[in-house]
Amino acid sequence: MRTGNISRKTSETSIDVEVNLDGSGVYDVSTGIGFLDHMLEQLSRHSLIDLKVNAVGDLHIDQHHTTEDTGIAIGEAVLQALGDKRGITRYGTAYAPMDETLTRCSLDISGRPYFVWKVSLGMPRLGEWDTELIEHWFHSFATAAGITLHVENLYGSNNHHIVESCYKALARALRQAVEIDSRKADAVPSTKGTL
Ligand SMILES: [Mn+2]
Repeated sequence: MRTGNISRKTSETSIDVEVNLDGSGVYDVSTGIGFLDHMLEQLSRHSLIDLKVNAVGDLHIDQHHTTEDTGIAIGEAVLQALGDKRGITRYGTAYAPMDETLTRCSLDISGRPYFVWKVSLGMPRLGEWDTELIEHWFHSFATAAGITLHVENLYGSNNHHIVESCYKALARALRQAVEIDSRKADAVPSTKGTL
């Protein structure tokens, strides 16, 4: 089992994360931000990565630190679980439709963090969550996990659908990319020999 376990404590947040890349999509998520919990549950369920998140942050200020640090801690846990990345498929691309909405996520577990976000949201809030923080969550996750991550919403109008399709597309792309490639399970998937 490829597992990662991160405890991240600062003056702003206290976060414990456990992941199992070889799981079955079992989750136990609590961040204090309802919509973020809903999204992280989707991430687990559709990536089949088991995910435990317990985040206690300074929500009396705003949701910025809790959102950002949750992305960082999950990214760090995934990176830890990947180990030397031996045998992984490395690339993943997925489209996630949700009613009128379609989003594509394409990623490379490259060790070179890069982030492209082509998603427009028209509402300032989803539930209590400030929508400007959603891009920040994805950026924080990609940077901490060392992933080249491209997310593009191709079309859609309902903000809940757009955001949920971003997380579901990420989940399905991650599921592909972390999967052990049975044709080359003994090697790191790079001509450089390292990722
Ligand atoms: Mn939903």
